[in-house]
Amino acid sequence: MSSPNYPLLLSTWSFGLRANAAGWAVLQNGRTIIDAVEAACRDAEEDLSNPTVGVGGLPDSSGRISLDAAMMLSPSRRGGVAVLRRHAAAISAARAVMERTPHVLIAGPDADDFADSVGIPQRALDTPQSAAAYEKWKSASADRAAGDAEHPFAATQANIEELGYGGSSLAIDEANHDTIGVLGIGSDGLMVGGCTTSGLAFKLPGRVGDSPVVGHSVYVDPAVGAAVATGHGELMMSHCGGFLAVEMMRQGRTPLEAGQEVIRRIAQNHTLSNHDQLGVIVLRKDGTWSSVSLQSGFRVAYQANGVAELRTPEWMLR
Ligand code: SD4
Repeated sequence: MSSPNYPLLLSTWSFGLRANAAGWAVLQNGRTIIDAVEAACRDAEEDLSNPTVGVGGLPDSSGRISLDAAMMLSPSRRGGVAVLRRHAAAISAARAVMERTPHVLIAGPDADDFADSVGIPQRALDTPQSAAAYEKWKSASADRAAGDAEHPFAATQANIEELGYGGSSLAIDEANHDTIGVLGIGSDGLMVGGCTTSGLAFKLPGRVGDSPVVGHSVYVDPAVGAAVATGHGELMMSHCGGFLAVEMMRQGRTPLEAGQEVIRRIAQNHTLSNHDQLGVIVLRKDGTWSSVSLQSGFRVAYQANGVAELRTPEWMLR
């Protein structure tokens, strides 16, 4: 069965355009939408011009890069890995958790060991650029910590993405966010969500965000639809945002209304700074979709039926 609404690929940020193209090529080779979503995520993980996903991702506050990823087809078919440090193909490791284990999430050094066990090649994640960004952040954060003895972690917690880019004139766009989230529907209607990230730049070591934990960034229920998010993971996690978006659609809201509910609830329960950003893509199982964000700067890469383009969110909180 095919539908005018799919196959379809939707990815976060403008680097999603080339990721979608990689995924689309896989579909055209007759492979599945699962393979296509994995390929789109892999493209971002290997893209050295993208300093924010996979190889060359911005490090944590110890100077080491760690990767998180998840893939989901349904509540019973889902998997994730967190704090991967020796492999770039985080999305492939997440897929292997989904397909080859009874578990949902494997974290830390054991996630790397798991990746070894399923044959994913090891890869050095750091680049000269990521090392230079860390050195720059470290000198800025030392100044901040020296001025705040009561909150020794303040330097790693506040506006960490801003510090990574060393300026107060932060544009909240793809240059300082670091996650690709991909939603796809195959020509047979199979829906897949994937998400892969180096997480918030300069996070505390071991910190796990929304991306690898199903229900927080990515959630897929074949009876209803799917959602994926990018941005400040702690905000999404505080409301199980991906799950909430799908649940709203289950109750009859449109994809736009479902996304709005996620952003509004987060805004009601947090004091948001100008540097907070969230972008959420919400997809109904019939291929109807929308996207929302906290503020301007977010982009969705759309590919379907010979069209490949970047779209601005349908709605922003401010
Ligand atoms: C995280 N949500 O680790 C990710 C980061 C992100 O744009 O998406 N940044 O919190």
